[in-house]
Amino acid sequence: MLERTLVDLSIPAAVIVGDLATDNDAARLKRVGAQAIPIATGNVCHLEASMVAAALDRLDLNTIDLLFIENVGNLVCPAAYDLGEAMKVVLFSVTEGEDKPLKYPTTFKNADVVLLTKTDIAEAVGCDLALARQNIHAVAPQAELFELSADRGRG
Ligand SMILES: Nc1nc2c(ncn2[C@@H]2O[C@H](COP(=O)(O)OP(=O)(O)OP(=O)(O)O)[C@@H](O)[C@H]2O)c(=O)[nH]1
Ligand SMILES: [Mg+2]
Repeated sequence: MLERTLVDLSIPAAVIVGDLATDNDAARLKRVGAQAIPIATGNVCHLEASMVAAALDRLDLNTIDLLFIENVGNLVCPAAYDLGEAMKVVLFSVTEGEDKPLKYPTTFKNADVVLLTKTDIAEAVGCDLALARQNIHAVAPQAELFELSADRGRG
């Protein structure tokens, strides 16, 4: 989704990418022209503000208009940490099961935007999109919801 967004937006942007290990996602985003700084957290399942601060030192902020922070990919740990971001965007893919907003409400309650992603394969994985929408709205009525497919460029 980030890769597609960077290509379609076509404005100077940078991404700080947190994963337990590898710089795979950062390398993927660099290939489409973004500045990308990987943070390998080791055994830690979330990013903390101090890690973001250290990564900021390695970015040329004067040349960008937008900064993304991709937190470690789970719906639990990242919810408890304030990274100083202006907006929280939660990606909820059709492969995860419609009930995830109910099981992991904190992440969704803190979201400004929820992206229901990979909708191109919703039918193949038996995702009930209406139920997914209903569960998102029940837990996160404040969040703006977009349904999209990065693969097809839909939404
Ligand atoms: N069918 C389909 N596949 C997608 C889409 N977006 C991403 N994928 C694929 O899904 C797989 C996992 O990608 P993501 O879920 O985006 O990975 P991620 O969110 O960076 O996951 P982390 O490893 O937790 O950082 C990759 O093979 C992607 O190419 C989409 O819109 N449709
Ligand atoms: Mg990733």
